[in-house]
Amino acid sequence: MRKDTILVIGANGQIGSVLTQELRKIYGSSNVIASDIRLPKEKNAPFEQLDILKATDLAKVIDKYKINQIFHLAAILSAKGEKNPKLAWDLNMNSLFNVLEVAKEKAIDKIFFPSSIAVFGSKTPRVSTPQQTILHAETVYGISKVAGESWAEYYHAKFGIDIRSLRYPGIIGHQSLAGGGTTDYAVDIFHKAAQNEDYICFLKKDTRLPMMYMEDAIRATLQLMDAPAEQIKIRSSYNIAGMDFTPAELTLEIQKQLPDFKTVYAPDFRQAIADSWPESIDDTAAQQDWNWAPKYDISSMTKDMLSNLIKRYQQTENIHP
Ligand code: NAD
Ligand code: AKB
Repeated sequence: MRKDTILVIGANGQIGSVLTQELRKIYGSSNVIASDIRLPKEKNAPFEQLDILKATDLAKVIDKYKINQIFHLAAILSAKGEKNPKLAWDLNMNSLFNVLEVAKEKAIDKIFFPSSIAVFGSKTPRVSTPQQTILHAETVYGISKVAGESWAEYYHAKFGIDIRSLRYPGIIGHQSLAGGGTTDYAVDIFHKAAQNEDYICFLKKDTRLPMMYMEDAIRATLQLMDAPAEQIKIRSSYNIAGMDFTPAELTLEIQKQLPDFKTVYAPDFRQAIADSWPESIDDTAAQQDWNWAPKYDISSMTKDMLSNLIKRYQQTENIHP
C-alpha cells in the first residue's frame, strides 16, 4: 500500500464514485476519504459530508485525516449550468479557490482538478482540436473551466502548488447515471438499450463529440497524478482523447448486439452547446509528456457497457419481479 492520505471531493458523482474505489485499491480504504455534499448510498469506508464552499470545514477535514492529496471533482456540468449560471459559477470557481487556498496553507503535495472539452468554443478548430488554441467557451460551465485552468497555472507559478488537470471529453461509464451534462446522451442511451427500450436523443444524429470510456478516464487520471512533476509540462490542463462518434454511429454499434434497438431524435437546448464543442481532440502533448494512450474504442466500449448493464437490469428484474 502507498503512504498518502487522499481526499476526494464530489466522491458520490459519476466519476468520483469510480475514482474513489480505484484509489482505495491502491492506497487502502482507510487512506482515501470520500466527501460530498450528499450522503452516499452505502457507507463502508471513511466518508465526510462536506460542502466544499465552506472553507473552514474543508480545513478541518484536511487536519482530521492529515490529507496530503486532493482530487477535486465537485462541479455543476454544462447543461445544468446553463439553467442556473450564477450557481454554477459560484460552485465551480469558489470550490477551486477553497482547494487552492487550503493547499497553500497546509501540506498538500498534489491536487487533481478536471477541466473539460467545454473550454473550447465555436471559434476553436473543431477537428483534432490542438492543445494550444482559442479558448472561447460559450457556456458558464466552460467559462468556469477556462478560468479554473488559468488559476491552476497561476497557483503553480506563484506558490508552487502541484496541481494537475485533464480536459476530459464526455465520460461514459456503466457504474452510475450521468447528470447535468451535454455528452450524457452517450450514457443514457445504454440504459434504454439494456432495458429493451427505444431512446429519445436530445442531440441531432450527426453531432460528433469526443468521448472516453470510464476505465480510460480513471487510468489517465491516475497516470497523470503518478507522473514525476518534471514531466508535467502543461499546468493549465492536458487535452486527452479516447474516441469520437455521433449518436447515429453509436446507435449502429448498439444494433450490432441489439438489432431491434432504435433511437429517435428530438434535439433541445443542448444541441447548441454540443455544436460549440470539438468533434475530436489532439492529445499529442499527453502522449509525449506522460505516455497517454487510450485502450477503448467505440466497439469495445459498447460491448462492455451493454454486458454490464444488461446483467444489472436482469438482476434488478429478478429481485423485483
Ligand atoms: P457529477 O455531477 O456526477 O458529480 C459531482 C458531485 O459533486 C456530485 O456527487 C455532487 O453531489 C457533488 N457536489 C455538488 N455540489 C457540492 C458541494 N457544494 N460540495 C461538495 N460536493 C458537491 O459530475 P461528474 O460527471 O462526476 O464530474 C466530475 C468532474 O469531472 C467535474 O468537475 C466535471 O466538470 C468534470 N468532467 C466531467 C465530465 C463527464 O463527462 N462526466 C467531462 C468533463 C469534465
Ligand atoms: C458535459 O457534457 O457537461 C460534461 C463535459 C464534457 O464536461 N460531460
